Amino acid sequence: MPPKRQREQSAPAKDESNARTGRSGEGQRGNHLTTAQGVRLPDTDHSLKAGPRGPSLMEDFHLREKITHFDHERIPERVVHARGAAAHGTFRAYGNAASVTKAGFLEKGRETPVFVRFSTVLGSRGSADTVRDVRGFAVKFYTAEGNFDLVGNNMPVFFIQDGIKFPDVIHAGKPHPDREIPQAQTAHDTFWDFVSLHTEATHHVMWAMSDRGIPRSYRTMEGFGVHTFRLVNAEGATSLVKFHWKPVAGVHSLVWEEAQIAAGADPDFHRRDMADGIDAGAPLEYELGLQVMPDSDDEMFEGIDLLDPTKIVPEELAEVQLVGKLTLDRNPTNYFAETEQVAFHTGNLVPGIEVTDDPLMQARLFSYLDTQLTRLGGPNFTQLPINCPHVAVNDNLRDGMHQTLIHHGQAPYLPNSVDDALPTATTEAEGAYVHRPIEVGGPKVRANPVSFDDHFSQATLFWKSMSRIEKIHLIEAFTFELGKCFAQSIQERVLESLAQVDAELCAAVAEGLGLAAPLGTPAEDVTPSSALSQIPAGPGPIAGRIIGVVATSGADLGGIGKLRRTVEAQGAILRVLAPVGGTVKRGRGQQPVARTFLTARSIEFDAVVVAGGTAGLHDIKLTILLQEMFRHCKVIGAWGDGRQVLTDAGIDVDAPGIVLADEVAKPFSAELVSSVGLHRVWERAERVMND
Ligand code: HDE
Repeated sequence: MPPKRQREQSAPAKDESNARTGRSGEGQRGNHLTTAQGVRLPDTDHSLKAGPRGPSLMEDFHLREKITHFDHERIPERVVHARGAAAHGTFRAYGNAASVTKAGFLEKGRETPVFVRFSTVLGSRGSADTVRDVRGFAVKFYTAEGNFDLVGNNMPVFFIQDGIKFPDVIHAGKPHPDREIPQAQTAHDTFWDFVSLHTEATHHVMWAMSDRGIPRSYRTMEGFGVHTFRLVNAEGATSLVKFHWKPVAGVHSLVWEEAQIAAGADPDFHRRDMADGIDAGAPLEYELGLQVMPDSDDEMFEGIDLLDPTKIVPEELAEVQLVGKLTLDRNPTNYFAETEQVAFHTGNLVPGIEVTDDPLMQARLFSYLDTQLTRLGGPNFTQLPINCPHVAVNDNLRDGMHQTLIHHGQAPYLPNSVDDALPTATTEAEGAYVHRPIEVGGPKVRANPVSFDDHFSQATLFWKSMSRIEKIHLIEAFTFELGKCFAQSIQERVLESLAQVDAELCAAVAEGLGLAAPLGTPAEDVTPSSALSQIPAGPGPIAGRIIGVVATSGADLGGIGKLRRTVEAQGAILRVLAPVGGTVKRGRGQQPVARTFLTARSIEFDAVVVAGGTAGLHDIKLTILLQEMFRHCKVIGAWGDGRQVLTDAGIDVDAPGIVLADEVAKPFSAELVSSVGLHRVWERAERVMND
């Protein structure tokens, strides 16, 4: 099958959600250019003037309308999570969650449409995808009981315990207010000032400095609801639950140098990867998991305060039970209408799912609706097609900016005796959302419970759960970020925190900064959790991964064809890389060129293989690409005399992760596929570091 051509834009598709607005909602109707009032136009390139050289006339309604509308094309970007990309899909429930929740979308076999937006937190809308940051993982389920939003991140904890500090942590992380630099990153004084003065951030900082802060793709990210939720089953029994998204493709990351190259070479790296993967027929897939803990008066579990969002529950203590599968298989039709205008809200809940008193969650319940009033220009943004529930809405909310509905009747209040007493309130049995009558009480105080005081033991748990290479990456990330700080007092204060996490970590970072390592008293009775490490135990699926094949005209096209069939059968994408564009040819065969040496960069490939029949091929850009692949511990291969291209580029073909063969046969393809499934050749890491 010929490869699908990678496109910059998806083809226009009719958006089914438009039908739900109550009008046609279509952006374009008819083939004639018109004004917004529907008046047909003869010309849109020349303004109406007094003579060909004369002044423009006020009378030109088309000029004024066109410019005025353009002037107002932008809306405020999100104050956080401004840069994002999204996809449509479906959630299918396995049906095993009924013992904990009555939520209808989790009933066996239910299929629920979803829209998912991934984002970075700190950068502006035009910033780069691959910066070191937390990623948002926001899911809108259009359920048969109304919309449910699971507004999560790719890390299971947060920097602060109380939402009242959110403006502070964000002010600290955003660019400095005087010069508005640096963009989209935490490697600067104010961020480290904040987190060293609010040591509750230490655990989340460990996650952010780990490989989780630079994901390979959205496809290879875990997601977490972070807070503990209270689920309610059909009998009214409650449990305390944490939500997880487990990527079918496994959890993989970039290495730091790749992230930096991508930020310049392809700032759209993650959104392009997602859109291209979907276009190529490789949907993004995740399983929804629940960690279920018993509900209790103190909301503690195994000594962990479930209301503290800086704490995880290790999977060894509460297994993640998989309850359904999310498949993202449709790109948005219009970025602005969908990805930009989608409005998530932690308060969008359905019967069977409730929140807890986690003070971070409580602030969020206020914030999302509030920020959207400004961002989307008033209270009627739920009428936008992307935000519209897929069920009947009858809400008695009226008027306001950008009202697009024509409500009928005279009595938008209840009870009424004018509009036939409609709409009617419903009972819980009829599907109404009824809050559990949980007791609340206590003195009014601005204080945390004592159980929130432990700021370090889970940071130690995280460190101890990392493999050696992940620990090295953590040390490098801390040393890099702190090395970008100007104030030595801030660097020293962070080292004080790290000393409470682990002496080896603290000493290594201190050495890199040229500072003395302070002593600390890290927790000792910590049991590592293997689920926290992202090094795969065995090869995972390769769907959506990208394999480059270096070829010239005259290369073994039969071999390329065989390899293409093998990898595409597994959902991976094969891209031919050649000195110039067009096609590579041999005899009557040909293969389309996807990237030239000028347009390619190593970052986009999970593996690169040099085809046989290319001996003598030499190009400095190809050499750089292969050397980057080698340094980033990625799989490299060659068949036939393609091997010579590798040695000419200075690649040690005896190093781990170099797959060689005389021709493309089963063992070669199989080794290549399983090596890509392992993501990186970490056995090469020590070697690369010592070079
Ligand atoms: Fe958000 N967050 N957040 N947040 N958040 C927003 O809502 C906020 C927090 C998250 O793709 C804003 O519509 C507060 C945790 C995602 O549209 C805003 C606090 C988690 C997105 C807001 C938090 C998140 C947002 C900005 C502390 C992970 C992007 C624009 C109490 C569990 C959603 C908007 C999208 C967006 C407030 C903390 C996830 C300002 C006050 C913890 C994925 O309302």
